[in-house]
Amino acid sequence: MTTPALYDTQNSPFERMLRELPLQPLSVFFSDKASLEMAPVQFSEVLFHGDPLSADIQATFPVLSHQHRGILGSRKGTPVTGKNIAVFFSGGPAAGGHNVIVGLKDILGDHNRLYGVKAGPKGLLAGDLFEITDVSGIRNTGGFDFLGSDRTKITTSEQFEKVRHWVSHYKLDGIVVVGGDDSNTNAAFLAEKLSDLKCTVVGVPKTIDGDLQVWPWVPISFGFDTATRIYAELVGNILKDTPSSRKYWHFIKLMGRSASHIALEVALQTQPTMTLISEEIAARAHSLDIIVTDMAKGVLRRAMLGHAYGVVLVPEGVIEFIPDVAGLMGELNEIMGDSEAQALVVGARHAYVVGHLSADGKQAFLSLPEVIQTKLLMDRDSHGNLQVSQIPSELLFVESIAAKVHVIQTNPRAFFSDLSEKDLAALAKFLFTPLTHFFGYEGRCGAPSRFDAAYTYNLGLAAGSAVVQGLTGHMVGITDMATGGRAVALPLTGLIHAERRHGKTSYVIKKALVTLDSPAFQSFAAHRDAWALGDCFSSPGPRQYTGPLSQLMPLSVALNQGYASSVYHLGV
Ligand code: FBP
Repeated sequence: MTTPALYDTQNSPFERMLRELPLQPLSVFFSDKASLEMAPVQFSEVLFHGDPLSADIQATFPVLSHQHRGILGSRKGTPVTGKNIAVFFSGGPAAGGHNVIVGLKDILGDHNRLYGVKAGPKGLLAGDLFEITDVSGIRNTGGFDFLGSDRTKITTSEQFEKVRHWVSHYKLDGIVVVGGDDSNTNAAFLAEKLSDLKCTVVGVPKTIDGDLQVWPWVPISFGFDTATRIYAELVGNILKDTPSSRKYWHFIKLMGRSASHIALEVALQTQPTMTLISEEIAARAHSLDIIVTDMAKGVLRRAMLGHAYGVVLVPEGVIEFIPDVAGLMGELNEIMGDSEAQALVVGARHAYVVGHLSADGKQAFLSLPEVIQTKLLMDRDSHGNLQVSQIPSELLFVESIAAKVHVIQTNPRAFFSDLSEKDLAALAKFLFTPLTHFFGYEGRCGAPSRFDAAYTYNLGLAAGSAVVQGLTGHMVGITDMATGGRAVALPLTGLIHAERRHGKTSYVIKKALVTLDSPAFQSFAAHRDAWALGDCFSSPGPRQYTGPLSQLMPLSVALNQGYASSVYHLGV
């Protein structure tokens, strides 16, 4: 490594060090290992035959629906020349996106043209493309700032016509879509609509939320590792502060729109006092009151032990999983989906919505804190998703727990048996002092961890190989992450199902939620009682770029994949 200059107007010493870190391709991408020459692999070895597609999916994707085989990239391909390939980012940023582009550029080489699409799908509709010639400046860097991103859903025939126009204009042979579940849904529709133009479309699994997984072929989406390491570092720091100052209960909302993978991973890494897992709340059908009573009792049990402090992790999307709120959300989505509601300014929606809710829905809505009511009336994104990052669900718990703590303190024997005089005295003098945090945006664009850097580079190599081979409507992945890695391609139609969005049925990729029988959840469930009472806090510290700790993958991935350790091994 070169010695860092004292000051550089462009880059920090850290960023310059990152660019020099090596990126290792899986061995299959070398056409000649001695000269380190690379060439696209051929996806030809059938891994599995997927289930037959339902009639409605077949009707939605008449061209793609014959594809139901997962394929392994195992055969060395021959170099390809003269292809024009475009790449765009879609949805929220995730660390490692730039390395996907580096991988694409490396595998396409100088004899093919790589175009970057500016500002995501919106840029594709506007034909805002430029040729990517030099990727040295973005190697191993975080963010999506090289191209930008957005969340436009490509769905109307006018939009498809625009894309077809630019495909012909730029003579595109292929498009690589780097995105999450909704963006890969876009990729499937694009693949279908561009098939007659012989323009292939390949997806790359991105999202910090970790909810784009296909076991065991796509163990995780990229960006999850970096984001959870950043959040775990921050949570770990708070877990050092709270037993030091001994007076605060920290409620930390962690990003992750629907699934609780992020909260689960951060809990496994840090061992906090309490962690809510949305999928468990939904499965146990616990009402908000039951959850809040349990949590308030947990707070007070610690008070009796002399611990007036603790840390609670709250998944961003929890509100949609609480059964009594979930019914309300369903009603709200239907009401907000109608054009009359959408035409109203946000301030006028409250009365309209209250007037259209059922009696139960109305009661549930009006019992929520006002700030949450207002946020529930915001526009959904173009994919019909509620923007849960804007909803302060941690406040819902803080307010409800504060009220419940008060109720229990006034009549403790109604909630606890066998209270001693000492316990009663501790309960009487306990003052619940909550603080709230939201760790979200600060985790999406950090420099990629070594794991994400290696993973995304190889995803780029795989996507470039698939797209020039002529595979279309597939998402690439890397499997066997502990033993060198293998590149796979999965048909997108096999991941799509029908779902109610924004008041209507949509065909979208099914989110991979936390499952309660998964080894990661089971491991959390086996330890959480001990974590609730004893201070078992663990502080993982900042992510590492050299040394043995730089070789770790997410714990939940290692557990769920059944790896013997959480050390990853990708590339040669
Ligand atoms: P993707 O699924 O597009 O990767 O986005 C995930 C996410 O980071 C969620 O965790 C969060 O709810 C959302 O994006 C926030 O979106 P926005 O950037 O539009 O505020």
